Amino acid sequence: MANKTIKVGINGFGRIGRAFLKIAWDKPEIEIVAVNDLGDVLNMAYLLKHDTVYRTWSHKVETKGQPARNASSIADAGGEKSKDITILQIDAHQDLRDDDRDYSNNPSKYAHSAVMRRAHELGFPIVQVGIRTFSKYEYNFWQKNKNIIKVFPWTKNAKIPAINEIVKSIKTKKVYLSLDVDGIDPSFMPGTGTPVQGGLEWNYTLNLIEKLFQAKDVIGADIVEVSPQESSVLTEYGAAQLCYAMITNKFRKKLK
Ligand SMILES: [Mn+2]
Repeated sequence: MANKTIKVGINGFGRIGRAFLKIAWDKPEIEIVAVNDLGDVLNMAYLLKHDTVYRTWSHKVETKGQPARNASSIADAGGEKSKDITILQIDAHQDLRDDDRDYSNNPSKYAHSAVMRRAHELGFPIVQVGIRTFSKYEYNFWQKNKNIIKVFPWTKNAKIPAINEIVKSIKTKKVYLSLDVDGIDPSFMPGTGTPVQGGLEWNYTLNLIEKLFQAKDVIGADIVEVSPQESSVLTEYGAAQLCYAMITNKFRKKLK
């Protein structure tokens, strides 16, 4: 019987999808034609190589071309150079580590705590709001790059800035808004992985979103770090309201 090739597309590159790819890899009768997943290509490659259950895969894993969705695609979405798009980051954390070696056994440059470092390398000006915990690496890095990373700390003795002050600190017309829900005070958004007390107040956040969308051309946004609690839907509902606020403020003029 002639060798039949079966063409297969993998939908979802979770543990099952990855396990299937690994099995199929050494079977000549199966040809993987596509992997459909919303994840970052570099992160997918990393998970393929290192898996907490299946351990390290012995095959060489490489990525080619631009990942479909990462900080550089922000610039693509805006049709601009990265230096012309400011990332406004609402967050308790700077996420400016070079990698996560201080708390992970498999350090990755694409860890969530390193995302703004990568964005900085791509040339995006960054404005950080709500920051109240730093690693010394992040703090030192920020101090060296104060000209392009503007920080509004939310620490015990910091003065809460007027919203206009934040908007004025953004020097570009185009803005990408990245909202980590732990930037907001955990009394409003308790369901998150690394809560830190003393964040942005709820209505302050809504007003900041409104002013930002009025004053700037917001070309994209994300809401991250929702980690639902069994006992309360507060955080999911809050995240949905933030999403609603972004969409309605963006399209306010068209809605009239
Ligand atoms: Mn955070």
